[in-house]
Amino acid sequence: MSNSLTEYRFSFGPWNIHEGADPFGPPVRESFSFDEKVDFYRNLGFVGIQFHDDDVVPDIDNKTHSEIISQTRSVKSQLDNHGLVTEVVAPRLWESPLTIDGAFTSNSADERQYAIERSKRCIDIANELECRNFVLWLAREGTYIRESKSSAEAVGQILDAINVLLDYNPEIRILIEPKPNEPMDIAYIPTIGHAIGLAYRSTDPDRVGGLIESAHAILAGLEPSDEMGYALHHKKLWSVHLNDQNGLKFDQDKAFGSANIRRAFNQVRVLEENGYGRNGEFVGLDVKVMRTQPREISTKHLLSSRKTFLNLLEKVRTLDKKIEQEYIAARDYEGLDFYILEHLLGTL
Ligand code: XUL
Ligand code: MN
Repeated sequence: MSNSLTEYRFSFGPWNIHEGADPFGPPVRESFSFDEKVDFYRNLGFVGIQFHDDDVVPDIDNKTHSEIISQTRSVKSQLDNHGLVTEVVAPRLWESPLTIDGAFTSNSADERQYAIERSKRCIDIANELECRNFVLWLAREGTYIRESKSSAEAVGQILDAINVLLDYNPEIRILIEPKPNEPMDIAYIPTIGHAIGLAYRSTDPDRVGGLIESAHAILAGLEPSDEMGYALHHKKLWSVHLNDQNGLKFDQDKAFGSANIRRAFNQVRVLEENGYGRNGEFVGLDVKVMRTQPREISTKHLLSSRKTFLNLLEKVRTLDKKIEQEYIAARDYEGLDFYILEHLLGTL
């Protein structure tokens, strides 16, 4: 690894600027159009855009292949004009009435086929956007009650789908984004360990890796920086969705570092110390602005999450390694603990 400092590039998805609806209440802010959202990126300090397939091609299920391609080309030239790069494209496999029982693991063969076809259309979109990263959040692959499916068979169905998609496009890389629950009671591929296990069983393990979202790891009761370390060891951390989460509840997608700044520090630390970003990986965010936020200032969570990453990066880079090593050598972890706190608080 060269000694030059990594220049991180940041991304977010258009759904991160939203109208404030939650499961208990309707939207509270007027939408911004797609064009308006695209205009925000550079001013907020972002060059990467994360997409769902239907962010690029609305109403995708009712479009022909040539309509999908021509709509994608027009979005591509819009992105080019703004100097934006597509980081990832993900098929939205959880909204259709055809995926209520799961996508690749539905108990209906026709519905499983729909999920494969929809994923292929998504790969076509990624291809047109010159993006190799196809993200799979396996949203509805799981159960509400254990007895409705066979978990062993479900793993095979997901693996078969991955292999079909690898075969469909020899350039595409599949990034599994694990999440342990929500919308399902319990999901089949709940952690990055499960995802990487599947990657090695696929027909092309070098093209299957992962995307770790902080909140998803926390919801699994795990430490996000260690989950990232696990994937980094396998050279399979190809994207992250940084955010925060206050305990085990619904997926909050809070601004990065806003619930636990030290946990955020350790995520930045593991990324920085293991060369994340040096092969073009983006620092992706997946953050929701509060329902209380006025529309005209409803992008502050993006600005603050990016700034918090950079502030913590400074803390990682200015941590005195010699002092750290002395505490470790003396096995004085109490001393190390307080040194980190004072460093973070700027009270040294
Ligand atoms: C859901 C989630 C998704 C994925 C992309 O919790 O994080 O938005 O990031 O499909
Ligand atoms: Mn996410």
